[in-house]
Amino acid sequence: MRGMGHVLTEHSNRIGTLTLNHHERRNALSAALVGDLLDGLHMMEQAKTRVVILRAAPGAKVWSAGHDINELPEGGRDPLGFADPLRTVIRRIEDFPAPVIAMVEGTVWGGACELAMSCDLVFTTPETTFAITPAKLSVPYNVSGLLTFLNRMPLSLLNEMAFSGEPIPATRAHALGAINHLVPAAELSAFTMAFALKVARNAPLSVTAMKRSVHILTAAKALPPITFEQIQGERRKVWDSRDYKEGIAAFKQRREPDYRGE
Ligand code: LCV
Repeated sequence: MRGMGHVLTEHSNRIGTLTLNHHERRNALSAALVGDLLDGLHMMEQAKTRVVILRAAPGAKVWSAGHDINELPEGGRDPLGFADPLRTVIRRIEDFPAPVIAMVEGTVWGGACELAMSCDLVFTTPETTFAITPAKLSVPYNVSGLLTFLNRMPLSLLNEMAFSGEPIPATRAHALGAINHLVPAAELSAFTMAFALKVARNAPLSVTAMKRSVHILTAAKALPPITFEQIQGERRKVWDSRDYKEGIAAFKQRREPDYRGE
């Protein structure tokens, strides 16, 4: 087990494990934690890892609190731009040559929901909850992020989660096909490792080719430039708004936000 600041890495039997390990900030996806994740993934690609398991420390109540709100821009620019740490690590997981399994326990918030659902497989416990939170913070989620969710769950569930911002139980996400397996907490780690061993015994070139082909096919949504600009225009109205600044201020001041639609 190696410590990389906020992420622990382990590697055996061609299986790599990345453990989110920044409890004080509830594994918020800060630039520092994401940097450690990227370092771990780089090391695993060098080691020709055949499966990666992404998890939090055993017994963690919060798998990840999502984007580090303190690192969101104060306003006037895209809070989830291409170079944003969250966007960077999601692309890296999608591009990683081997399958990445999200082993999820506890509560999952905002961008961390996307991080989990950008993984190739999601194994959770029945008690796990997921909350898609942009509406709570007056953040305009970005196009590729919404596509990650749409590739994982039906529109009905995405609308319910995105508009309410409220946590939903993993049992509902599983019933609608967004989760691969619900496993009792005491068995989740062994179940995940047993599955990973099955994959690690298979032909890696075939697995990589299928992962990459499926990702290209699911990402292939023809978006004429004018359509993309139209969406960006809708998003710019949000990140330029008074409400956007209010959302971040309310979080920092630990109070309920007062949104006015302006
Ligand atoms: C920075 C944090 C965070 C945090 N950032 O512990 O998807 S989008 O568009 O919304 C995107 C922009 C996104 O992902 O936004 C983030 C969405 N996440 C959330 O809304 C969750 C915010 N966090 C919470 O609701 C609570 O922290 C939970 C329920 C996760 C855990 O509650 P708990 O009582 O166990 P604290 O709230 O006391 O948090 C411990 C420390 O971590 C900081 C938090 O400010 C606190 O710092 P201090 O000890 O300095 O007060 N923290 C938690 N989440 N996302 N910092």
